[in-house]
Amino acid sequence: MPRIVTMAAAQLGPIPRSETRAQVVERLLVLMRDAAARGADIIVYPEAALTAFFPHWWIEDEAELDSWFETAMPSNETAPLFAEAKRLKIGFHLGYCELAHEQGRKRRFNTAILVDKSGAIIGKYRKIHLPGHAGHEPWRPFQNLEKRYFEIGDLGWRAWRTMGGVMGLMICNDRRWPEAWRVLGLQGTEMVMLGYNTPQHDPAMPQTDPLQDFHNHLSMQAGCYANGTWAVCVAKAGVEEGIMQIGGSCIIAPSGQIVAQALGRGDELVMAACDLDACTPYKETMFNFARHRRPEHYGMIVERTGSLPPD
Ligand code: CDT
Repeated sequence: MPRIVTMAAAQLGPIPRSETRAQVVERLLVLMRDAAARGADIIVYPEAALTAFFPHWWIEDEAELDSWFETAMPSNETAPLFAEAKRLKIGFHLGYCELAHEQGRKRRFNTAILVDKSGAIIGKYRKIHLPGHAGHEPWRPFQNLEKRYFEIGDLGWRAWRTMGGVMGLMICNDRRWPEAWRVLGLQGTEMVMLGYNTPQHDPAMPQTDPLQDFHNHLSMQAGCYANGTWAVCVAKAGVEEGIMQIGGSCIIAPSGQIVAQALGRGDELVMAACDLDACTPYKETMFNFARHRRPEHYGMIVERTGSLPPD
């Protein structure tokens, strides 16, 4: 008997700076209802799905910065998502920017949550790989200030047994790092959910601009294959406040093959019925970690010292 989990990738088009949370949530609800009507078990929204991607701008005023963050989840504005998910019996993944009061101070994270079909938050991840820079770099046509606005996530990469499978989360830049996939793979993850906001133009590395879509899919397809997992990978796409962001939202099988992909760069649902048992041959043969993975022989001296061993 196959173990089918029907997944919906809810790509979002641009969110203008002026769009309110309530307006964005209305867009998310339209996609959720459509996904539920088409039989989805889980809908996956992108990274920082409730607002424009503000790390592209230099912000000095603390109150202004705070206004981009959620201090509660659910909040008044996001409560309708939770209520509708419960009513429709659909799980969801949501990326958002989290302002927490912990350790006697404000802490800001780039966060994703996994919500089950009863509307309960069952998993939470805070982004570990924060790209970009911490200072103002006016030479850039736009900033990439995640290192300024967020702390490095402190929850690790975790997988949860829920909704019929083993589900794991990562966020955007994490997808380029094999470590993220492997840590989830080592926990037996069968379905990775991730969202991204990726500009078409990288001011620090413009030679890769024509390769953005290739590198996007390359990292995610390789991560799926080498860990025998499905992934649902979801963009905030299109021209947002003058910055073109790639699309290419997709659902990837444990073979590494893309089974469904977005056609455009606007709000769009991409769906696939994913058989979690399709992970098994990869996990039990080629990537049977217990039988074949040999970290004790990997020559970790570079990892320990940060340099090559002396000749
Ligand atoms: N949001 C995020 O992590 N974006 C980065 C941009 C890197 S610059 C091309 C990413 O890895 O997609």
